Amino acid sequence: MCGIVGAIADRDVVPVLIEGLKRLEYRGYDSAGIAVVDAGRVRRVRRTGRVSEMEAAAGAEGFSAQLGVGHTRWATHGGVTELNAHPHVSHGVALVHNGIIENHEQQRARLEALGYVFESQTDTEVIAHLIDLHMKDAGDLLQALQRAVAELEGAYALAVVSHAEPRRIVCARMGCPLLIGLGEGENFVASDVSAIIQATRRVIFLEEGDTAEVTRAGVRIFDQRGARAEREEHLSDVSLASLELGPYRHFMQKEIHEQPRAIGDTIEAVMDEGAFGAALFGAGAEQVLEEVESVQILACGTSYYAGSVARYWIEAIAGLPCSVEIASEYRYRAAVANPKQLVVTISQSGETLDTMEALKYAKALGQERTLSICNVPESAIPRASRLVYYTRAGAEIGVASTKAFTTQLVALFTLAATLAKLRGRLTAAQESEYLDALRHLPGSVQHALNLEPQIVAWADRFAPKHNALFLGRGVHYPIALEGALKLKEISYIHAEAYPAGELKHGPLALVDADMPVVVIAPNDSLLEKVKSNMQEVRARGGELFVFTDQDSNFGESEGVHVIRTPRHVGVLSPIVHTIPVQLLAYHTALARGTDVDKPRNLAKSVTVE
Ligand code: HGA
Repeated sequence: MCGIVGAIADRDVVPVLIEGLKRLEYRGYDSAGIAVVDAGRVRRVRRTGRVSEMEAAAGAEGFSAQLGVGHTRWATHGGVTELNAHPHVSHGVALVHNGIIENHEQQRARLEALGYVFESQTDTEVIAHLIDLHMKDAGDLLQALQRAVAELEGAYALAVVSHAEPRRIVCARMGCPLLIGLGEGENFVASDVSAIIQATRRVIFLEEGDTAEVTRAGVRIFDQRGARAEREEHLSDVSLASLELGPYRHFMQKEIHEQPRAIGDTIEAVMDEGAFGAALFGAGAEQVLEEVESVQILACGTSYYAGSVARYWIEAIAGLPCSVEIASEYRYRAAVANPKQLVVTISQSGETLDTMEALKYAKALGQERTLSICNVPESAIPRASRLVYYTRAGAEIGVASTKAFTTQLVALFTLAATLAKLRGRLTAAQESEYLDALRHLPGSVQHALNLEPQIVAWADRFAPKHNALFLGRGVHYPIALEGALKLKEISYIHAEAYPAGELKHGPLALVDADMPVVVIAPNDSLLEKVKSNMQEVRARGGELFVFTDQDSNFGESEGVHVIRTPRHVGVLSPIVHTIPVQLLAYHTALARGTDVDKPRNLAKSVTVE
């Protein structure tokens, strides 16, 4: 969260900063600001709200310069106000920050005692003053930054400019992502490559503890001990088109409709191989996977629900005990380690802080068998893992995850089948059945997408509601959880999900004519049980909205509305049943007029605690 961009060039960098911030807006959209060094002075413009508001103000004030930094904020410390917006400035030092400074209170007290006056409530402002303080003895911006970060506890990605040094940006990274973009006679820093892709594809990822100096001529990087460091250059394959909206109204809508393609790309390696196998998970995977005794999945939010589906698959198909835990909980409890346990982390961005910290904790407990399921190549979590399976969803910009979720499910299913095969539990007939199911999956997902007009009609009935209940059983229970999460995230309707069998143990008390009850009811072995649970709802006057398969044996009746997905697709059914709940959330949000791609209070990649 929070997006950082910086540029140094012999052209006006203000349009570069603004375009970069627009692309980073998914990381935070509470406020935006830029600071430029122009004719030996720092000029700054900040606005609460969207980048476009700040852009208008910068235009009106005639901002133009060859050096500057910019920021889009997701507030952690201090309200959403202009004074709390970044960049923060101290005596001509201007900086932007992503992260949280944990010892900011001690540093603030110390700096106030030295006469520094604070204008904001942020943790970030202490860094600006600390650098200014160290400028007095170091006399050099890079050294001042290095001394300042040595006194910080917490996480940061920082980009800093100073009126005293108009020919460089200095930056630092610890716990939050930061990369350097290499252009022709111009260079950049950014939280992610989308911010600078219009200028260059050549990037260097900074490592934990690195500091760097970026000038027009080049880059010098230093490791945590202050020694010169060489970091590999990469050529990004992010396409500009994947970052554009195209004919769609929202990125979420685009990303929902991209799922057949995203799933097809994600299974390509399996299809090319024509078999499940350890090699799909990277070099040395056989050794890591073959003696695995159990699986521990760690993730947050939607990724946690993907892990919850995988638990059913891994236990049923591979016969391995599997537990799934919210990363932010796991990292703070005394967990029992087992070196033969496979630790699977799931993160769309690969930079989710809680998931990263949970992974570090698992490793510190001696769990070296680690696998990351991730959508962003070269991001922090895959780099910290022994094995990786990259989902190939393409850039996901809508804050509410859609195609990342379904492609994570595909990757996790591939893992379950592979573990089964390595353990001698997958017959040749089953393997070809599963491969066939995967091959047909993009088509089944497309069929589910074709239900959109029917779902739009339901959404109009959901829009005036304040609450909704989602029910599912077995492997479809996590899909009910995901449906409820999508609805609350983007439409702000309070939604809860329950395993349908749990209804009578409490939540049935909530059911009345005003409470829509969404049921995921595929034509599987639990259908008859789910039908009984639906009767329990109807008997109390609840209105049911049921997603079932083409071939299931029940239909509409009074108070029971039914939409049929294609014929039951077997083991991959949770993936197909995800589509209608995504569409329901999207169209309900549209009907309520919320900001679908940027729901209030949220941001896309959660890089803070
Ligand atoms: N702590 C800083 C930066 C916030 C951030 O990185 N959010 O993801 C602030 O509150 O401004």
